[in-house]
Amino acid sequence: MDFSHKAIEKKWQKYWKENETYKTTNASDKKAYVLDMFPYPSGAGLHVGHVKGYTATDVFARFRRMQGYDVLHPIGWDAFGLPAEQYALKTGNDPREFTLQNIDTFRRQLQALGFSYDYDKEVNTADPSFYKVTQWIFKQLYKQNLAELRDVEVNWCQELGTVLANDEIINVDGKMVSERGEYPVTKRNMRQWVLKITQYAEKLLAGLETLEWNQSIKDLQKNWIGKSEGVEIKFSTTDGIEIPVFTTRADTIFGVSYIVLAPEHNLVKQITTKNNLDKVNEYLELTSQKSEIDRKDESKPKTGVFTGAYAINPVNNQKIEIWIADYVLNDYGSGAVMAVPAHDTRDWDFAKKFNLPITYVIQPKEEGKSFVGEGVHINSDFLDGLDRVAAIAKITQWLLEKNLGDKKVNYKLRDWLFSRQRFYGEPFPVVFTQDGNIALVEDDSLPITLPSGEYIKPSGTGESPLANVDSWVNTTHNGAPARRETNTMPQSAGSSWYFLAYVLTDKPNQLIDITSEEAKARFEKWMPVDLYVGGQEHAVGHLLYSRFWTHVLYDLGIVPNPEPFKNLFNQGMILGPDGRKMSKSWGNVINPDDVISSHGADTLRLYEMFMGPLDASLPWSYDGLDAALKWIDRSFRMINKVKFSESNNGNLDFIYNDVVKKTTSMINDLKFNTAISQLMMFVNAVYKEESGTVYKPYIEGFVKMLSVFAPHIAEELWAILGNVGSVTQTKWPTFDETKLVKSTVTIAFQVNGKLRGTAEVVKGLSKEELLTLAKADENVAKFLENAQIIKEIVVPDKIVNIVIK
Ligand code: ANZ
Repeated sequence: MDFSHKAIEKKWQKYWKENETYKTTNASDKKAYVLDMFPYPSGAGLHVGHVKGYTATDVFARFRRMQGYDVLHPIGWDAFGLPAEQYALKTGNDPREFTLQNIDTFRRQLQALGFSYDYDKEVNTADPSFYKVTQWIFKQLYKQNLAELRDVEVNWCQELGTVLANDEIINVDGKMVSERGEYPVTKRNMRQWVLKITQYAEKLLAGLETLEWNQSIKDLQKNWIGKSEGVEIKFSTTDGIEIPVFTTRADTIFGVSYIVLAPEHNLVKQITTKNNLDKVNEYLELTSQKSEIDRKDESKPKTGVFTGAYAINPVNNQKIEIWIADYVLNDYGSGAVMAVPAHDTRDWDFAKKFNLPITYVIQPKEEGKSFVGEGVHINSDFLDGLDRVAAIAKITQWLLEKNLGDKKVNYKLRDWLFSRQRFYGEPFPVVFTQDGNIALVEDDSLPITLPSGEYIKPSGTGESPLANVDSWVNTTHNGAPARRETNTMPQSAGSSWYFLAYVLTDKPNQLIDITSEEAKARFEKWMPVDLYVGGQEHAVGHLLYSRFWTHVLYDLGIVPNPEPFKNLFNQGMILGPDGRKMSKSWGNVINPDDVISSHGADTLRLYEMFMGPLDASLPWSYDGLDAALKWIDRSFRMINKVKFSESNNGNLDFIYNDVVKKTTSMINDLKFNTAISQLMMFVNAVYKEESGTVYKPYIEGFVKMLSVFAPHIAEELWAILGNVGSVTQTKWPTFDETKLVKSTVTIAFQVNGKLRGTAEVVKGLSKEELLTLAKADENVAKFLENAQIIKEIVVPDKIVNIVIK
């Protein structure tokens, strides 16, 4: 190797720091906000998977800077979170100190990779100056009636002392247990803060249309929001108790066989007859042990129980049974369904199992199973002969007129459960007065900070550990005694607005007032984010929550755009060398520190950008890494070997201009692997150049392009070429379109030696190509028709002569 990557990297990192090379500028009317999904600073340090996304944004940010844009390219820390709290519990440390140590490690690693972040813009969600604003935003949500305390059914784990999300629960022997530790989990009603994201469902759907995201991510969000239009039909029991059911298939109402209530439905107790009470209670006990994921699993056998009660079908006055079954969910629609087994597979399975009647009301293609296709209505009185669309319109009209139903739109999207019974999160800016009322803490008393000391042990009562800290909990409001809210906010609170915090930050964790005129002007300049890169796992949660908060802040006049992220890209994963997801348990984790030490940061960056398309998930390969280093070395040697000239002999005109043109458009489209192969082609051409002398501006252009991928070595080469200052602050190379046109020649087409046509073509076409062109010539073709070709003579760049009989 001809250079020491360690010395070069250190030298230029120091230079960039001292010269504030990557400070955010405000000099251009063009801007690019290039954003990474900020990391959770775990104890494990940076992962090579982070490096992939972070290098991609770094390449793009450097590219835009050289194109004359003002670039905002910041980094920060998603610093609250359960792992730090758990670690602190185990070791008796303060999670805050532990997190700060981790952050130092992450920052050191990012700097060692030469990322062009403006570190003055660093933010930390767990810093009081940051969560002061998180608390302020919560207050706005509350004032807009978008936050409320609600009794919600949660998954409670006594052993862990906390509520668990659905995906933190597994099923062992038919019982819900925590994924971590396999402790029992039970359903429990708890009073929790809920953010009413469902009120923004329409805006979040419509906003998707304005975004330049990949269609598959838009679809994921759309399905998650899950808009469903139908009718809520009023069925009644024989005792006159009304049971509304939500259906998207009101047209199948003549085929209703029975009604099903969700086990948690509030009418269950009221309508169950004495004789059936024991059985029903037994069933309720059984299903309370099932997780929502299990209940939605259509492959599981259906279970249920008869209530003893009956309902009347309003269209034909038929008496039908009312059942309870856990395939119906209580928190969707009205928590009750009209079951049409002939045309719904879940209802079919249920009806078959419990011997309930089945009547086709759409002509099926095949009997003996539920028919879910399109067809003509039968057995449906005034709907007979109609197709689905016409029948839905007619029955809906009929139900509306008779006041038996209302049109209804439902969303799969649930309101956002916003309370955590944890210590290490943002405290709510809320107190409860002695008469039990909720009061918001005044803005000038924010932030409400976490108490210092060893307060992180679970309270044991299901409340947050903060509930045990009397000195913190007991406070005053307007001079009267009050208690603080002891729950804290979830980790997704801080990440729902951190991209706005960077804009407000000039020195780490010093934010200007989000409501100020200056803030407004900055948001005008920088928002929305032009490129957001991160993992696909955040496609619904984080992206939906941050879109929701931004929409609310837009409605409040704080930000100028409702949508925060104009363009989004999900990078693929880096798998272990064995093709499996990297994990400690497989022993296939690659540590970036080791690679930087053995191969250098430039090699790691170049390798990760060259290994394949950015969105592909590919296994790590040491051979690939070695090859990247070899190529960097080859480029380094090239510059030390060739002679430069200020005058252009023209030999590299085509290749250089072609490479600049293609590299520019490829980087613009985030096609970094192909952009790098363009640079490789240029290096090959220089090595092949026989005169041994290369036009200096071409070499300089190459170094500029190289600098976005391998900034340290590019700086070094730039200096070797005799330049002063940083290559990253030069202008991106341009190309000369006139050099891309290869000169043309006129070819004569002859038949039996006589001129029958000509064509203007680029120089150097092959014999086959010329012959094809000649035969395609209208005039030549006329002579060839019905003739036998005896000989074909082609002189490249000159003549085609076809001899016929
Ligand atoms: C009668 C019917 C007949 C239905 C038919 C479907 C097909 P989406 O599109 O997801 O909104 N449903 C309603 N509420 C439910 C709940 N809480 N739990 C489980 N299922 C529920 O689906 C709406 C359909 O899902 C509704 O239309 C209802 O079944 C069922 F041939 O009503 B349907």
